Amino acid sequence: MKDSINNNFNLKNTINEYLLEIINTTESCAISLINKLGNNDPKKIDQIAVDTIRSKLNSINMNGTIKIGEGERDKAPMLYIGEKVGTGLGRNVDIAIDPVEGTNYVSSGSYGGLSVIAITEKNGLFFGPDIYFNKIVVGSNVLKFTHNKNFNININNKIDQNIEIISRALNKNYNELKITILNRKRHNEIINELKDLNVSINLIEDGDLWPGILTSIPNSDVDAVFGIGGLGESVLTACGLKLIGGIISGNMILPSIINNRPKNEINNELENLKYKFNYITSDPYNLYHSLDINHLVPGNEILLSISSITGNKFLDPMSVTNGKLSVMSFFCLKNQYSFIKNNYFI
Ligand code: VTB
Repeated sequence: MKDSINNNFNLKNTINEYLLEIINTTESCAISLINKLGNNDPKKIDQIAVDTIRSKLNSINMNGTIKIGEGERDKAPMLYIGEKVGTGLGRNVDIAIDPVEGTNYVSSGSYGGLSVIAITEKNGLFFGPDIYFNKIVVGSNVLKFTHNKNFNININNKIDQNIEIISRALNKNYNELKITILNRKRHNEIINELKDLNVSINLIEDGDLWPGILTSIPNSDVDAVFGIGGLGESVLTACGLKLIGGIISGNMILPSIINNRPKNEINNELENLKYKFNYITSDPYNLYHSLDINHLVPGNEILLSISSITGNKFLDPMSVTNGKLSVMSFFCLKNQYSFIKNNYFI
């Protein structure tokens, strides 16, 4: 019986038919935090967000597997990598989530907090560990230029090579280029190199997922994103850019290396990962080959929803007027993106 129900759902649902449910899930997550903005309790915020997203996902007719989540099973009680979500009826789908991107922004009540989900067909997302990713991200105009001219944006290029390609592609001088990068000590060297090239640098405290998507949004003031952030955030950025055009190139890096841990800790971390992800090599400084957007998101059917919690330049923060709560979201389907604002009565 269950099989025939499953087959019916399989025939009915394309990934795009999940759009409203996915937007509703990120919006519900945002709404569940309305009384917690600025509460100075990031743990509580994450916990409420994870609870809300999980219960919403579990009400959707799908057979979902979390591919990018809150971490590996032994470290995350819920929404861990490999966790099954959905009613179990309907399509097999892969899911990437960042219930709250920019938890610190939400807990301090400042601009930048978002709730993010992408879904794809089964095996449409990279099965990767919860580690760092050193990347370069550029938008659709650079992609078009590199198609035509055979220039190759690549993390293994020298920085000035990548900057030269971006400058030609966008027809901008170096001093007109705007590069976003997380404000972290580990980026001192690359920030100095970028300064020497005279490009303009926008240092951000958290959340380099959204700026990655902005590389493909006109007048966003983000020409590229450089630097080391979470691999999961990059997979979510890649979902958006695979839909609307863009390039990501990057290498996975162990947290123990980023945190300057002793050799034995680095080796332990590597052994643990090799056991779970058999493609990882025995060289802690070269875990795998470089990954591009099609490695991060091999799927072709993709949906992405990003709902505003505390907002940003393009997304109004949640607001309450006369018992009506407004939430603004950004979503991407193949070749298009859009912004919407929904009202909820509370
Ligand atoms: C990035 C950023 C996230 O973590 O992934 C960053 O996009 C990387 O981790 O918003 P570190 O904070 O350890 O540098 C966040 O800032 C928070 O998840």
